[in-house]
Amino acid sequence: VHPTSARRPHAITVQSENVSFTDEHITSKFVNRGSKVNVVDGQYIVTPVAQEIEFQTQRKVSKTGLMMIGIGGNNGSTLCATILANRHQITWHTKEGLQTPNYIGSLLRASTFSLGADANGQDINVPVSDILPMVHPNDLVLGGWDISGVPMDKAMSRSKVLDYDLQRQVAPHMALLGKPLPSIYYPDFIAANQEARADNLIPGEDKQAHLERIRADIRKFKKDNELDRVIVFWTANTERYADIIPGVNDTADNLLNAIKNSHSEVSPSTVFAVAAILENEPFINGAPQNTFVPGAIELSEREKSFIGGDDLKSGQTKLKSVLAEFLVNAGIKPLSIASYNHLGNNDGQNLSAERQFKSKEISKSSVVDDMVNANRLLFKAPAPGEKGKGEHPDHIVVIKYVPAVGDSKRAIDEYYSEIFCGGRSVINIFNECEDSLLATPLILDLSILAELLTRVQYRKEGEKEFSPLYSVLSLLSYMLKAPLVKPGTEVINSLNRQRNALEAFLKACIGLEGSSDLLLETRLC
Ligand code: NAI
Ligand code: DG6
Repeated sequence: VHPTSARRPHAITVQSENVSFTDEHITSKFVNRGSKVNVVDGQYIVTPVAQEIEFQTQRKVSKTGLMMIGIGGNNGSTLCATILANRHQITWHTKEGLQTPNYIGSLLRASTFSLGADANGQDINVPVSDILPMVHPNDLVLGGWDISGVPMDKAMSRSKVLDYDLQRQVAPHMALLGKPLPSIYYPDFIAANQEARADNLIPGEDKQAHLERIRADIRKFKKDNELDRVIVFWTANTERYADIIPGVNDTADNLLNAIKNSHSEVSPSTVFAVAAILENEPFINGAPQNTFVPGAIELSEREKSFIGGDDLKSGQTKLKSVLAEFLVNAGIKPLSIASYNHLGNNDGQNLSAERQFKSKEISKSSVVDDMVNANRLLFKAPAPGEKGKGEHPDHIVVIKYVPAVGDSKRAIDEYYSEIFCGGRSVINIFNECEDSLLATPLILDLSILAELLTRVQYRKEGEKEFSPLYSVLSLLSYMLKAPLVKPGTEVINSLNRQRNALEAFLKACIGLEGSSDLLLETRLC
């Protein structure tokens, strides 16, 4: 544990017969309440339901490594440099004055949940990272792969994200990270404009050999650093979508066979995901492509290995998931949402190719679907037998590559809506900000939560043994544009609902209810 992350032990004790704290575990009883609804002849028959569930959280935090695929890119190098700056308490000069390192932008380390009210009725808010024992970002052991062999100090300066005075001071620490591990490169999956970067490759075209090499890299990293857990994180270039082909990637066994036969439709990101799944280490996809083909999801279920994705939800889409919900929940009808952005970093260059843009377009576009579907007063449902989503706002997404602006993305969104009795409302948003400084705290939150969720088990009423959570970690949705969920279950895009779910879950693990804004004590005599 680095001195900068040493802190008081878990400071919350819940006094309730529903929760017990031992040195090893926090065990809580939680009643999961909901309602079952039957629609019979236009009548809603609603039955409240409740199920008792016990959660058990291992208190000892795992010694955790974070292996990023694409570590030499803007996100990867910025994350390493900012962790090192925090760890070594490096301060730097900007034109505004002296800057200290921090974790602003991290839900876990820079936002709070209310625990309840004190004797005066005042809310007591605590950092989210205090609710349960979690890895401190300063303690993450960093490593990973990149098809570019530029050493990490040079990768940081190539990214042009951080102030020079910080780069200058953190460079010797970055240099100690050395060169990224060689990676696998199948040129058909990322843009042709990335080819010049690809000088650090695992040789050959045998995908089974590639899989085994990545698995060996994970095992070696774990052993060399005496780790309990390794989070494998895709923050490499956006790939094109892989075709879903029956017999190739539709089932776990077919996918494993397709890798054995070096089938051309298996992408690098899927090879990495399969490697992590087979090593029983969590894999998170921070980019939009369909890494998790059905066979990969089935494999994660079978191996009880955790996966999460897809695509970091950093700025424009995060705001969209709030604004669209605000409009629809206010009874206002968005008619069109037009989103444009331009940026000039390497991600932007890769996305200037049609097939890679397509992957991003898909993940950026799905974000309003559930809000629209939830309000059939405003948006007509598909007629019986009609295909498609029913009435929906026009929604376009445009991304342009403008090298001059580098990592500083400029995003413009127009929300054009119908209001009362034929009126119209136009909301225009303009946002400018360093893309990678929004994205990197999300990589931390996702990795730290994934580690925590490997330590939480549950058992339902009548069950003897505790079981791990379901392998697809949909609780990570807040940080992801196109959340991966259990097949057959609903995707929740609403940012508020995603945050509430996380809050309710973390609190359930210490025997507390999620926040209710009912505040009856303020409303009754
Ligand atoms: P970047 O282009 O700066 O970095 C990507 C890195 O991946 C490069 O260093 C490249 O050499 C490497 N790479 C490509 N294929 C590889 C492979 N097969 N194995 C190992 N390394 C490989 O991009 P940036 O800005 O760091 O973004 C990374 C990913 O995160 C992109 O897919 C992007 O779309 C996604 N993303 C980024 C956000 C942001 O705000 N920066 C937000 C949401 C998603
Ligand atoms: C341009 O859209 C590049 C992308 O990689 C985005 O910057 C990234 O996906 C973040 O998107 P958003 O919509 O969450 O700001």
